[in-house]
Amino acid sequence: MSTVPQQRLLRTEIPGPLSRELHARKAAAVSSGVGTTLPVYIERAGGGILVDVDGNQLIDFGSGIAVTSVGNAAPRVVEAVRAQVADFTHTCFMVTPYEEYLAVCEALNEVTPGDHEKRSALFNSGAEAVENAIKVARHATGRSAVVVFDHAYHGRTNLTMALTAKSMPYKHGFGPFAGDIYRVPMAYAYRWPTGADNCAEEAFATFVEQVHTQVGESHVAAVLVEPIQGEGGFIVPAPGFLRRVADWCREHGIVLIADEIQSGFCRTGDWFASEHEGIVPDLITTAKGIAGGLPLAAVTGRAELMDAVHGGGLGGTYGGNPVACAAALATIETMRADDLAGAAKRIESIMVPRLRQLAAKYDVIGDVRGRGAMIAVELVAGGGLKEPNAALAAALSAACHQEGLVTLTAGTYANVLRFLPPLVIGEDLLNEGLDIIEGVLGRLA
Ligand code: PLZ
Repeated sequence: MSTVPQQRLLRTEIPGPLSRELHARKAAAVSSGVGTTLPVYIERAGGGILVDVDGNQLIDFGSGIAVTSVGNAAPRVVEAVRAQVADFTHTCFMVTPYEEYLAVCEALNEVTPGDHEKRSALFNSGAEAVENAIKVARHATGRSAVVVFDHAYHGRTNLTMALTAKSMPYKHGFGPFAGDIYRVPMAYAYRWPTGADNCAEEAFATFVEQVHTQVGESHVAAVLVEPIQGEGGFIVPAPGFLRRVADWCREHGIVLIADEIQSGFCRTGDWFASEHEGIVPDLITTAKGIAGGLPLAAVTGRAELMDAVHGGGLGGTYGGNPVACAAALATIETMRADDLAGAAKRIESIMVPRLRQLAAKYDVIGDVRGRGAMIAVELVAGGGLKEPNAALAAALSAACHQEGLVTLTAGTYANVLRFLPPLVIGEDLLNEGLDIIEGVLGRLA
């Protein structure tokens, strides 16, 4: 267990004086292009609590954007990192390799969906993993087109900006973007024009037609999809949609890439969100929850695809850094030993009924959705109108922050309040966080 007291405690206003001082230094030293959701400066964290420099203890419903699923400074991760950092910190796997990298790849090949022969490669960030998955798919198929979805988020590098849907803030003014990328509608049940019941079938028909007429199946290297869309607003594709897309990809020799960077590693109650839909992607990208907070990312997939690339075609100086690998091995061990997939399911079973009760009471909650510990509410104008209510999402999130609950927003229309607690959060803190949400809704809705 974490040594950080598992209690919310407000000693000052939020942010407090010491945080405000640091934030003034930020303005003078850090590019203003790098934003901050909540400018409390953190000193210590563990379990479900973040401790700031003013001594405030905040409940964490963000996990650093779905990263510290095993908890911050998780005991096994700390031990493993300490031991590794004392042994050696870097050699570059491409120069003189080490066993930790192999062990992470073996673990990834084991825990990802499908029992086919797999290979993995390690990188530093989610965006880099996505870029490499596209490289592999293009190289292996000899094709170049990539199909992506509305509301998709895949990163901030040049190729991944092109793959990402939303302009502001991710793409605005940063073009020109990489080419041969085609966007199709997502099966977004809540906003499907003819209703949720028709969504999977109609979205799939539109997908098939648009790819056929606008791209041509034989040009498509890959279809890239988040099994639950993250930054786009925790959009769960209508049941059956992903299955149809997966079957269609197989029929046309197209590589299906599941971007599980946010949804993976027990977050949704399974090792990977793909499993819930019964799909076996050809390639999977992972990052975030993989290493308990250390920077690590991976591409895992069919051996014949991953091995199609010429020797030396994939890599990078730091990819699979030994300290990050040690953290990943300890993270995976923790997820297994402590059944964190089960913990995610328990979090869902507490959060969703309470949020549905609130939705029944306040018509500004248009939708409650997500899976496991990846749960969100979509805020709308109310009175039966689905008009996105970004102002309310921002106000609710800010009010939660004032009360010592770290929440995040999301969504193409910025009207989604999302919850990503560490999977190790205690039930008391989880319920206290929900009490805060209930309270601020009562005041602001
Ligand atoms: N794919 C599905 O969620 C990262 C982005 C935060 P990196 N999401 C958080 C921000 O505003 O930059 C993400 C993701 C999915 C890819 C990525 C990119 O991962 O590690 O941030 O590069």
